[in-house]
Amino acid sequence: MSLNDDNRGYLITFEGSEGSGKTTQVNRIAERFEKHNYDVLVTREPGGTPIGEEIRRILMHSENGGAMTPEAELLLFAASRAQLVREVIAPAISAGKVVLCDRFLDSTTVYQGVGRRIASGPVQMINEFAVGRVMPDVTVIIDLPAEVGLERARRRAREMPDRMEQENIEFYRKVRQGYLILAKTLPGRYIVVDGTGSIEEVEETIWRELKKLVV
Ligand code: T5A
Repeated sequence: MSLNDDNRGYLITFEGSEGSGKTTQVNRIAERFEKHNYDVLVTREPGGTPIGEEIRRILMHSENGGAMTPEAELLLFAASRAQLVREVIAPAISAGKVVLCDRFLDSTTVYQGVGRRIASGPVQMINEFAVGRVMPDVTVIIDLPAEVGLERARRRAREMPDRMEQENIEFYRKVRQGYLILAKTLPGRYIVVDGTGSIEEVEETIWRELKKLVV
């Protein structure tokens, strides 16, 4: 079965809290699609364009990051996304590519909306303004306990945790719950996958689900 019968490509987004395995799985799933002769484009948020990568640096590594307000943070994530959609994602979809994006607008709904407690009205409006008509065809949520993901992310060889990795555990628990509630209230677009298995097991589950929809 195919989601689209025209020659348009797909946008498949990967979501979940820190260390849930999104980047690992995006790369593995890209290889799976390539083996099926799809033209694949992998990108990420925040970032994915020269402007977006500059915004990413401010969001994650600015020495003044401690003073960033939730509202400014929301708008910076949205700015990176607005650029990525118009410069990279929309042209790739029009060219028939499978676009795999490591995080997208659901990250804003959950991290800024649920985590930072910004009201859902402005979050939704800014999300819609940033993406225009480009919405994911499928979103894979990799679910696992916040403690496990954080431990994985922190164990990784890194000089310093970035600004977003310095929240307390309650914040990441809220993020996890936020994703699960999103998948429950807006079914259809989401595939929720248990992220506690091995890398290979999680990959197999995601691929099995995606294959039903797009291959
Ligand atoms: N953010 C982002 C917002 O607040 N709002 C927004 O709108 C957007 C877009 C982005 C930060 O910005 C926030 C969310 C984030 O805090 P990032 O560096 O892109 O920052 O952070 P993450 O997306 O969280 O990236 P991580 O690298 O921390 O997590 P991933 O990508 O989920 O995990 P991955 O694949 O890098 O794996 C982490 C480690 O775990 C191992 C891997 O080998 C790696 O060492 N691993 C496993 N180990 C055991 N079993 C498995 N199944 C494993 N899968 C992976």
